[in-house]
Amino acid sequence: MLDLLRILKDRAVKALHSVETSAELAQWQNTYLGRQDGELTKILRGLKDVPATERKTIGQRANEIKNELEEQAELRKKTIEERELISALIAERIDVTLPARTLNSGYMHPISQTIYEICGIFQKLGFHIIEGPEVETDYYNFQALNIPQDHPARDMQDTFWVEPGQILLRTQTSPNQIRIMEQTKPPVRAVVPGKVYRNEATDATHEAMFHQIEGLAVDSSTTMRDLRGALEAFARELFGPHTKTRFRPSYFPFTEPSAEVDVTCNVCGGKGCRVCKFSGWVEIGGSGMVHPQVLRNVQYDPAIYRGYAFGVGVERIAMMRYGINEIRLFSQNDLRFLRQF
Ligand code: 2NM
Repeated sequence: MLDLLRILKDRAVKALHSVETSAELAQWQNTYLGRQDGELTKILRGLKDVPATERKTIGQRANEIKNELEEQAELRKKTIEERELISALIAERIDVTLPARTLNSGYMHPISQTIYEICGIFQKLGFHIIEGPEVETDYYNFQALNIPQDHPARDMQDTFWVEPGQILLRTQTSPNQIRIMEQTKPPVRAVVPGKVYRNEATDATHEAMFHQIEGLAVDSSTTMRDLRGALEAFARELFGPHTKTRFRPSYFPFTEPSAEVDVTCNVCGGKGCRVCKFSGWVEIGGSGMVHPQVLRNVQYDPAIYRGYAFGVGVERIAMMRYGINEIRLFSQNDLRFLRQF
């Protein structure tokens, strides 16, 4: 029986050496030291058949072996746990020196950037910023602005009609200036940025949808000099202090007199280049003194009040500032283009 114990011990120790994981160790413990049918328990069951004189010695030896095996198992357990901890640490290792993942935060479209910048300048000049609907009535888009029934701008060519003759996509943002004047007494100073629509053929400098910022100032002593002063201040602020402004006589049904507004080309500094068609000047918009009929339409007395108004094209300004020669790039959503701004 002592031999059996010795053989068992040798087998158990040998087996323990090839135990590599916690699961295998539990299995080993079950096989050799398990209370129910562990190998040692099995041998000790035969103890009742052993003569009483030998029983004590064998019992002691069995206990010693049990303790030794348990001790060795404990050592093995420590080794395994250490190894398992290390491999877990390696597997879950985080390289804190790696550069952080880039955040894909959005940013403003170049047209929006330009609108914000232009509106910011007019805000500093004392203008309110207001917005309004893109779908308008014939009254606000045309009639109130003194655009008569037979004016060419009313031609189906130029206007996207929703309900022919009644509802349309606004061709300018001025309907909202009519609304402010209807709703408030002078002095009034406001700019209206937004999308406008023209039913026209598309090319490198024209699109059916584009952006405008229109401005309006009405007071009892507003003059055309105020208009020039405001637009010159605006142009210098936007394009730099050396920028010059030029007014050319023009015609709009809603202003009298009317003028086109040019600024010195800020691509070539006025020397002449492709952007300014070698003239040194770039047209940024139109302007004029609000027509007396428009004032009457909003119940302002033209004998007391006068006002100036202007409209600038946002795409045109953005194209000059960023050196872009194709207006359609703004609305094509090509990230290769947009990521440059
Ligand atoms: C322009 C050019 C000239 C304009 C006029 C008005 C209003 F409502 F006061 F009559 N708003 N905007 C105006 C004047 C717009 O855009 C090229």
